Amino acid sequence: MKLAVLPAPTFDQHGFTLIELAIVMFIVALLLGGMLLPLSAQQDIRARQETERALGEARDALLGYVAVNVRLPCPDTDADGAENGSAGACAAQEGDFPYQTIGTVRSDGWGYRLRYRVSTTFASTIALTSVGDITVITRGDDPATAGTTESKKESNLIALAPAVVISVGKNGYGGMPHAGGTRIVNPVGADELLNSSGPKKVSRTPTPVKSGCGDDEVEGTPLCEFDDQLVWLSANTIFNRLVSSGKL
Ligand SMILES: [Ca+2]
Ligand SMILES: [Ca+2]
Ligand SMILES: [Ca+2]
Repeated sequence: MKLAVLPAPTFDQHGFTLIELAIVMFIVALLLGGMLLPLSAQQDIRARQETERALGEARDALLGYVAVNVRLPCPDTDADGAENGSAGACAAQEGDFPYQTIGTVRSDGWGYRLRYRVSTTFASTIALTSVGDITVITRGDDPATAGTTESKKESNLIALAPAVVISVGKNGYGGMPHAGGTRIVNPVGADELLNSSGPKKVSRTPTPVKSGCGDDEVEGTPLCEFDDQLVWLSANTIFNRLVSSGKL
């Protein structure tokens, strides 16, 4: 039996030159860079969507609570998830969302507990004459002045609202971490501070970190960093729920 003899390998095939290798590595680096950037952006989008879901769930749970108790719960002021106070006698109008009392979601998509403010009249037994005291504003161009570069004109999204639920957003300012512990301090913007306390709340397009940001209300300085997300209840939604459940 005769064995086939393979032709001897030739050596005129050469590998990559250094220049070719450099080009390939350059392209790979470009591709990786192009993939990694959207990845972190995708994570942010997912967290924002998760936050929207959490806020929607909190809003639905509040409406369910109202239908049973004919009042809204008090905020949680000691980070145990349970409301502090009782009907008509809340320890404070603003605090963390009382997720234990309501039996629902604790945190937003960024891992911070939801915040919550309630109007005193709606934390007492609700009547058709109950009026809330929370205003939610947004900011944008002032149509009365030339140009559209101004961004600080206030307009109301809702006034006299009974309650608002807030996610402190990615920066976490004013927020309590999911597991509890130390609240994150808010070092900058006026709008983020409004969302930490008081009856005036802000819901606007997120603004990235800006150097030289000043007051969010005065033209001439950039808007400060802002990434909060909000949902609110209107009195009519609550009245409708109470009337249809036969409680009003
Ligand atoms: Ca509590
Ligand atoms: Ca204008
Ligand atoms: Ca924030």
